Amino acid sequence: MVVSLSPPTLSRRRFLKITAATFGAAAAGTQLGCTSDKAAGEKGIRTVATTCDVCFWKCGLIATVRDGKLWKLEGNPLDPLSRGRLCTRGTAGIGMVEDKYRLRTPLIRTGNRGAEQWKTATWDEALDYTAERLKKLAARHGPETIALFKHGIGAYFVEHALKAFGTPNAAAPSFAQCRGPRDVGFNLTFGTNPGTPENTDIANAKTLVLIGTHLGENMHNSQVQEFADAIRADATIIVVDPRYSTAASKARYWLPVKPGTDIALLLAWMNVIVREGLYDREYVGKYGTGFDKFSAEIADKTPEWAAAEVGVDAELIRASAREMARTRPATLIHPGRRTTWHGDDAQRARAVALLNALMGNWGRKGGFYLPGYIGLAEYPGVPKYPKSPKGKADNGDPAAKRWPFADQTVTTGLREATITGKPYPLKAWVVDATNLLQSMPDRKRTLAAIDALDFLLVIDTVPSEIAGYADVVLPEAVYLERYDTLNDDALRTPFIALRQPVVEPPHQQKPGWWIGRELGKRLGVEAYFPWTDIEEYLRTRVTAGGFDWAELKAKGILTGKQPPIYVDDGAEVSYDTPSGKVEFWSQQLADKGFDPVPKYTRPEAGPPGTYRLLSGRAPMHTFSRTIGNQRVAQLMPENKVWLHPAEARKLGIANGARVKLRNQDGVESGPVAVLVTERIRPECVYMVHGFGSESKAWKAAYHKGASTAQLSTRVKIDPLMGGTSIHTNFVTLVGPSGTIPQVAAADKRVGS
Ligand SMILES: Nc1nc2c(c(=O)[nH]1)N[C@H]1C(S)=C(S)[C@@H](COP(=O)(O)OP(=O)(O)OC[C@H]3O[C@@H](n4cnc5c(=O)[nH]c(N)nc54)[C@H](O)[C@@H]3O)O[C@H]1N2
Ligand SMILES: Nc1nc2c(c(=O)[nH]1)N[C@H]1C(S)=C(S)[C@@H](COP(=O)(O)OP(=O)(O)OC[C@H]3O[C@@H](n4cnc5c(=O)[nH]c(N)nc54)[C@H](O)[C@@H]3O)O[C@H]1N2
Ligand code: SF4
Ligand SMILES: [Mo]
Repeated sequence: MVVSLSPPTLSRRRFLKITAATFGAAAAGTQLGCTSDKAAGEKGIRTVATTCDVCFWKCGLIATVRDGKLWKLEGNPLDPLSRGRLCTRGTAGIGMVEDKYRLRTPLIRTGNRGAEQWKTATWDEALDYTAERLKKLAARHGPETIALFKHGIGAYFVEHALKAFGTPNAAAPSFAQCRGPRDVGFNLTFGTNPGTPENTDIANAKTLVLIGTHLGENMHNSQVQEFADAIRADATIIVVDPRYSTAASKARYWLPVKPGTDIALLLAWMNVIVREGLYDREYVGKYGTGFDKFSAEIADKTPEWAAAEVGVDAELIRASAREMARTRPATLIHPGRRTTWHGDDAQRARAVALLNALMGNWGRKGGFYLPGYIGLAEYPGVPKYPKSPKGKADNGDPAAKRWPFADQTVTTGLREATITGKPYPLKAWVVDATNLLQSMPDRKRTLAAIDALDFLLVIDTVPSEIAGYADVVLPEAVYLERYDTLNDDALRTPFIALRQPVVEPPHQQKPGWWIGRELGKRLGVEAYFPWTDIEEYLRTRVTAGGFDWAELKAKGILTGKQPPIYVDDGAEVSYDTPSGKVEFWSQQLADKGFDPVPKYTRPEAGPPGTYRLLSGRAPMHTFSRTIGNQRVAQLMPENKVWLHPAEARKLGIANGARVKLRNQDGVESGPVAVLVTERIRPECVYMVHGFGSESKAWKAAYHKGASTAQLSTRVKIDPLMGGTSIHTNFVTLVGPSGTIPQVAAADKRVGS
């Protein structure tokens, strides 16, 4: 059946009428808890307010069920993250419910790891077996021997069970593979970071600078809507990207930099702004420290110096710098999000933070607002987690951290500990909602670590690639079928949002809160789960926070008192650095032997005739998790490799030709179509990340497109915080006959 992707649009008036009616029904407690049998007999229309989980923005949505079947998903107009509209992925979340290849029952491995051979099991069998294995390993090596890899709030209760059992080792790819360098660069400068969702006041920015932040393809909902607001208000958009991104197409200035040269550009921008006295002197004088030493360091970093490195004209650098200064403090240099590019990422993020500081925009309209936060208390009476005498295993010797500024657990550090046994052996992994074979680079290393494990548990909704290697696979109910813990992220308006079930899981799937508790019981940590059931857990926390549970269930979102969010309106700002100031020159970095002001190093060139591999997002997909979702697969069934026409001519490759990519270490991708386009610099190629699944069981995704993760075998580690930078991989295009088209010998790619 082909289902329409865009549900019939309702007029806003009619929409509100419907939601008002059904909120009433919800408040009376009639809309939930339908069983599959009930669903079969269910007639009419009902709506449930819940939150999206196709990505981590967690937009508020209204789900409509018609005759017992999930019919459509729309934005919740009360919700500041969706502002009443979902993105394509959010609308298509129904595809995750109807995926015919979903995991249905618990599975226990019968073949070799990776062979995807299973026997089905009951929940009791699978959980008893898991707990028995984990307890045995803990008895021998200590509970720290268990490492949890997780992503998103769905894993909250499984993490709770494992921390209660005594392991401090829990990591998400959102740090070392994603926004870690950004957060560390900002922490070092401002003593705080942009957080999630970012406290960027995009809607009010008069100049918005996007450095590889490809809003519009990177589809974080309210950010993209605010981007549209800024464009409508005629803000100056400056985009720095080797690729003509969707955002670049809206820009007044597009600076197509050579990949990896952004620090040179940032230093030159700051040079112009400082030398011409265009920065916010009052702000720097009041809140800054080390400014003189900083300006001395950048004194020779002129646009003329940068132009040759960056590949952008000096006058363009100068003009764009002056434009930023003209509109300050309503000038926002977006901090970016996935900042794991070239190995100097935390320093690049620090340069971005410093440029923002020169604009005096922290806590100012059109810069970074100061968000509000409800901060709901935990459920009462839950014991404190035991403190591990061993400390975490991810960062070398816990007493002398290998990456001194890593303030979250490093996934790839846990992977190293698993292989080396240092600082102590990790013998079991629990993997919840993260497809480690796609999310972490250097797949060979991940497989070596899995080989060294005694036990691997994977909790997923589909037979993902990582599930193929598990000893036990547990099928989780998808987000539209379950409660999760509450979301009270910091935002302009403080809020709490509820995820609650819309429909029942179709087979044996269970929600994460149930899995966590059942595992916890079997591990002997039942005392950490004192609530009677999940509703009672949620209700208790909501009520203790002064909110009305029935109202939250009905509306899906409740907001708190709106605090002032700008300094000019009375919001208080403080800088939690060692000096209490914005650190233009960083003593912390100097003390650890790092550059106190970011320095530029030219990126290493690849082998002759190769292209630097870049990756990013497509608006209708989220990493690898949506590739098999038929509702979005219709829009983009596989990724393509972007190649500049001049290079295509040299290689004799036509638009649409299918090639394989071979990287510098000889790793070859599956076949992928070439998109010949002038929208990319000639020295690099670009692919959307998440494709090229190797899981035979997830038939809808199997071998669709090529995997950027598989080709990312050469990783540069950020020395400040352990981030894994992947734009350090180079590929050649292998033609259909297996030949490698040769690039003309004269084509030199110094600094590419
Ligand atoms: N090469 C390359 N690597 C990257 C990136 C890149 O651009 N290029 N991006 C990086 C970034 S920014 C990030 S944040 C990470 C993302 O890394 P991940 O979050 O690991 O991303 P996915 O590949 O989508 O894997 C998610 C897994 O969770 C499963 N899942 C989905 N919903 C549920 C659920 O409700 N419950 C459970 N239990 N499982 C569920 C999916 O089926 C899938 O197997 O990847 C990083 N890795
Ligand atoms: N639709 C959709 N939206 C998403 C996600 C998703 O999976 N799907 N994931 C979300 C998550 S978790 C994250 S972290 C974000 C990631 O999104 P972003 O933080 O915006 O982006 P990246 O993936 O790091 O960067 C991709 C862009 O950087 C450019 N680029 C590559 N190398 C360089 C360079 O050296 N310099 C410069 N200036 N630019 C460069 C690429 O051409 C591309 O346009 O997206 C979020 N939004
Ligand atoms: S941005 Fe899109 S996919 Fe992400 S939570 Fe919002 S609607 Fe869902
Ligand atoms: Mo991310």
